[in-house]
Amino acid sequence: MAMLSFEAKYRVRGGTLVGGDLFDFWVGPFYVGFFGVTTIFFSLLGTGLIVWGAALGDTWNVWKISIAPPDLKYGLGLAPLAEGGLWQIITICAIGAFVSWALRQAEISRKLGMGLHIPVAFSFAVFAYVSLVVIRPFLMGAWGHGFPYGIFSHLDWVSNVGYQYLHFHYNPAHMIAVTFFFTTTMALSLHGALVLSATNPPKGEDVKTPEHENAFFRDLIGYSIGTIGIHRLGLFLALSAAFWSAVCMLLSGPFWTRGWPEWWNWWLELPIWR
Ligand code: UQ1
Repeated sequence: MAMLSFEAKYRVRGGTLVGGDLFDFWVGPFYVGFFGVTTIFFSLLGTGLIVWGAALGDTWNVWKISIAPPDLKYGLGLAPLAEGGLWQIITICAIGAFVSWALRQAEISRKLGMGLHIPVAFSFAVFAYVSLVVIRPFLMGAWGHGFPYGIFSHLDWVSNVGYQYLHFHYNPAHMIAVTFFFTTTMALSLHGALVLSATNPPKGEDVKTPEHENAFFRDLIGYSIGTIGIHRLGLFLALSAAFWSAVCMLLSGPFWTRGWPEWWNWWLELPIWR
């Protein structure tokens, strides 16, 4: 089916989550919807507030612009705009935009009669962000535990928080997250290489089939996970990376305040060594 006739078939009303057919239309190639409007609203407001925060700062060097969260003394209260209040409203705008984006993905999926895999997957990334700027600061009793919005400053924050726990690579959830990140890149590189090797032959040669793909891995390691299976595995690996990243940060502070190397003392303290 040509793209134009496909679009004519599917560009019809319905599938919205709220607002009926109020914003149920397209602008050029883009579906709008209620959550398209809220995405634009939160994005423009949040970006404007970032520019305002930059104007209050002492540099326009894009690498060094930074909008800091409130001082710890403000706890879980509201801070004056120039002392972290902007950070607080920008955080609300960011979450508003991310959640709107996920719900717009859900509406488009419903319109097309597809699964909700994309909004569910995107939500894992949103959860990782929210765990850093809402859940962890809330559990630690101050918004000041969130990270600053700046290119260099957020890198400094990551480095400083890491050293606060002496050696972050001893955080067991961090180990699991890193392992999932690396395994994700391995799975995607195997998959990309395999599909290109089969479907992009030299001029004049036949395109190969999934039979060839399966045979390659059966010859190599005695097992092929299959064409749908590799995508299920890839999604699982990537979502697990985001999930365990969030877990490793939520453990650090709310549930473990000492150095991470010390956590492993449970091993030395096992009664089997006595
Ligand atoms: C695989 O088995 C497979 O099925 C044919 C793919 O589909 C195209 C793949 O992309 C890859 C990478 C594999 C191999 C993966 C494992 C876990 C055996």
